Amino acid sequence: MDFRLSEEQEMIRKMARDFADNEILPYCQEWDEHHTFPWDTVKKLQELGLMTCGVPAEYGGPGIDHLGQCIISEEICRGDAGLGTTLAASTLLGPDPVYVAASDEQKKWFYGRMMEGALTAFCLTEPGAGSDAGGISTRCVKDGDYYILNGTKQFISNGGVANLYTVFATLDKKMGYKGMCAFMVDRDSPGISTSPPENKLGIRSSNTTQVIFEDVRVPAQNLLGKEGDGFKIAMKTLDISRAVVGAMATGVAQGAFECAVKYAQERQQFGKPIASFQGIQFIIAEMAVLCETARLLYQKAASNQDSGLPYTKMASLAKYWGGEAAMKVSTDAVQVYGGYGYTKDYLAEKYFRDAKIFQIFEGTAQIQKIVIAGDVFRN
Ligand code: COS
Repeated sequence: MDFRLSEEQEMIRKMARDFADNEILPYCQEWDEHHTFPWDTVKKLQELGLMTCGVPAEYGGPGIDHLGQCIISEEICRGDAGLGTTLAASTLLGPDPVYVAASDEQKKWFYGRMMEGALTAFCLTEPGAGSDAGGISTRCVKDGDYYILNGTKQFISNGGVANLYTVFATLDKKMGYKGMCAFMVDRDSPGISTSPPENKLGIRSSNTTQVIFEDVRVPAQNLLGKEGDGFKIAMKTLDISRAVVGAMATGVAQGAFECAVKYAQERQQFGKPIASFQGIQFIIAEMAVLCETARLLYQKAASNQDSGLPYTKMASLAKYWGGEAAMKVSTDAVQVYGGYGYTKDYLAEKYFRDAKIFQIFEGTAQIQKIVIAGDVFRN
């Protein structure tokens, strides 16, 4: 077993890390404060090819493997988890149903649009269906060569900025998960609208809206897989993307850790740097353990994906532990900063607010435990 990254993966990490240091960290507090979606920085990510890092090489993308995609997500979230959410939602989560279930023709269309600069969003959650993903109410009704979509999607990352959506709808709610279908939908289709962005606790530079479908006509050729495949496509998508979310959470933990280490070396109390006190050293050591274990878990989950090994449980382990690590490390980072950590003068409080979402989105911590326990008892 060799835990070293390949030369290419190290190169990708360095590129994303330098980008975070130079283009994100100097500006992210301002984006957070003013709830700004940083279009210029998103464009720079597009120019670097990072906004299409999930597009396979045969469809014109950079063909970066799952582990490489996770590394990019970690490094961008070390800078700003809001921007990291925009990136992951657009290049990974939004197109993952296409990756999982689309025909060659469909992939050409969707990935082709992404390579031309389209942003994407994954539309599963609804006001009445969060953890119970099989309980969605958005309807799809076949009408000749079209399906007509009606319903409202909730908490959609990139909802208001995406050009393309992957959308889940049901033929008949009474059919339960067996009635679910997945579609590729063009944002310019008549009948689509979005709400104003949510005013969130954290990841405030990301755009989170409702997406509302009113008699939206979607060509039948945009159905992914067959009628009724939607739930399994959603689950397979989440299996892939949860490793990425584990990586994103690791980035938040790592960013908070680095801030705390630096501050502990600078801050003097009792005539010496607080880093010389064992009370602080123990906190820092625990943070190091959490960052490293969160990283190992997402790397194993992604490496299983790249090697064709089973990864559902590993992805949930990575997502669960990443969220726990991000929350604990960022809480302790505020503690190391003391009173200053409680102010907006330092990044610690932003990491702390950003961390919380990782215990919630793409399946709460409790949903991950259901998936993990399900796997434990099945095998
Ligand atoms: N891959 C492929 N198939 C899967 C699967 C997976 N990871 N998980 C479940 N399935 C299949 C099951 O095998 C079952 O198929 P069969 O009836 O043919 O055997 C079917 O899907 C239904 O599975 P299950 O009964 O386990 O579904 P539940 O409704 O109980 O849901 C949970 C399971 C709770 C795990 C699921 O709904 C979930 O992940 N919810 C969270 C959703 C979420 O993450 N939301 C965030 C939105 S995205 S930001």
